[in-house]
Amino acid sequence: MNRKDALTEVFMSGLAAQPEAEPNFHQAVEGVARDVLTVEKNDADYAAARVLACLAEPDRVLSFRITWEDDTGQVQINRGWRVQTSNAIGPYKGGLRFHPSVDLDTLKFLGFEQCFKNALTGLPLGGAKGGADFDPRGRSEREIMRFCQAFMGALAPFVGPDQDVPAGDINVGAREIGWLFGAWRKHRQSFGGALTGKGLSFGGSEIRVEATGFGLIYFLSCMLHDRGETLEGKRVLISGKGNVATHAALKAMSLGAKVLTLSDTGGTLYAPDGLTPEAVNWVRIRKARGEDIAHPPASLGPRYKADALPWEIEADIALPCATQNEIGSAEAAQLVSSGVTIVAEGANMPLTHEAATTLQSKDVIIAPGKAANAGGVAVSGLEMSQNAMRQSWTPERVDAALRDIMTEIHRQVAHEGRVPGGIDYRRGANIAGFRRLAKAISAQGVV
Ligand code: NDP
Ligand code: 2IT
Repeated sequence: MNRKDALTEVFMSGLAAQPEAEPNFHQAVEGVARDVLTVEKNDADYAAARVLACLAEPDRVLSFRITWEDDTGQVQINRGWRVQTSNAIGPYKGGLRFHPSVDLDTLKFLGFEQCFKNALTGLPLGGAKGGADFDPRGRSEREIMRFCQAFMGALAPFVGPDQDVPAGDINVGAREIGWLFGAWRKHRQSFGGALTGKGLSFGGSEIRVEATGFGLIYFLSCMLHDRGETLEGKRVLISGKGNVATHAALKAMSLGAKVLTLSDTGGTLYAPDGLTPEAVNWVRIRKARGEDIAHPPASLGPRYKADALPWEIEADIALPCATQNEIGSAEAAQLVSSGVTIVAEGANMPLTHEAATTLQSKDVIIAPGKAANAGGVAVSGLEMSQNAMRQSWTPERVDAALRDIMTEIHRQVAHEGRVPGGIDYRRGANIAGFRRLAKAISAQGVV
């Protein structure tokens, strides 16, 4: 065992969380530990402050019951959480996810990753994540609104512009943020930037809806530029059909790429000659209405392959934009056979450790989510600035700022990740994010 692996093993065995109980959290921490423990050890201040151990034990975990009434008048009970991982470099910041799979393990991993992502943006944003095991599928609008109100009823005391600023994530979009904000305003008797992703008429930012998907493509364009290439004519596979997937698809198309797929839990929407913006907009409308995409109108072109994943189709680039661990060893092997040479993560931690190892052994370049999907939280940071200044910036100004932030993230990550023969973006992102956090944590004393 080399020194790096030995350090990682000792560190992981010291975590309070058990790997069987919190597998996603362990996976996320181990992925970072491998790259940053030697950096920590080589700096006396960072080592003394035990920076990574501090980040791997959240500042606070809020866990609460959410009680609400469904349309038949029955009481429904869910569990909600907010994991406030670290506010060392800014107020706690990160999304809310509503999905039956949500548990403490998932939110601890997402809060941990968020700290590094937010550090990479260069903005003053701490790390957090929250959500509930609530399944909005099949629920009416009024039910989802009541759920959002009950959720915020429990969380409002802990949320505020300088305290903790939630945003959206899976199944939490602009509509839900509106309801959550209304509830926060009422509970706190205050108006301020306590959530991001708000509507434009009450403090939201232009481009926030598009930001994660657009930012992903700006990051990808930097990667290609570094290799003397562009997106023009590239065949792109995208998983997911949500906010991140559809905006990445639209931006990639506008830059000349051929987007061959989108997908959901039921199957893959496939267009051999490339999806059109009309087809993507049809998907967005169906998703917003809670309807499936299994039967696209013939005039739009694509067909839906039930139970199929996008990864078996020949292509150049893959953008997993659905959820964590959606690509395991088998899917990674498919990607290699499909000829994919770049995987850029729109989702958070969409690759298992084994999948990443398989891809890297075949020289597939991986852009980790903490760098490649940071555009969403970056524009959230810009929304907070606009709120604090009581300003609204133009779409052009926000888009240009987003592009600059993604370019700067790429520069830092490529710099830290430079290895003989190329760039290890995963390592670069972990180290660049860690350095900023470590400087702040080690400068602030033992708190
Ligand atoms: P949406 O709710 O808009 O879309 C989620 C998509 O992922 C849907 O297509 C959904 O399929 C699919 N999906 C969700 N859970 C699963 C699952 N367990 N298995 C398979 N597919 C699943 O979410 P977003 O687009 O906002 O989020 C997608 C990913 O991007 C997540 O990993 C999120 O953390 C990450 N992300 C989001 C950001 C944002 O600003 N929104 C910022 C950075 C990262 P179906 O419709 O069938 O459920
Ligand atoms: O994973 C993420 O970065 C998000 N869901 C967005 C977080 C935010 O605060 O905008």
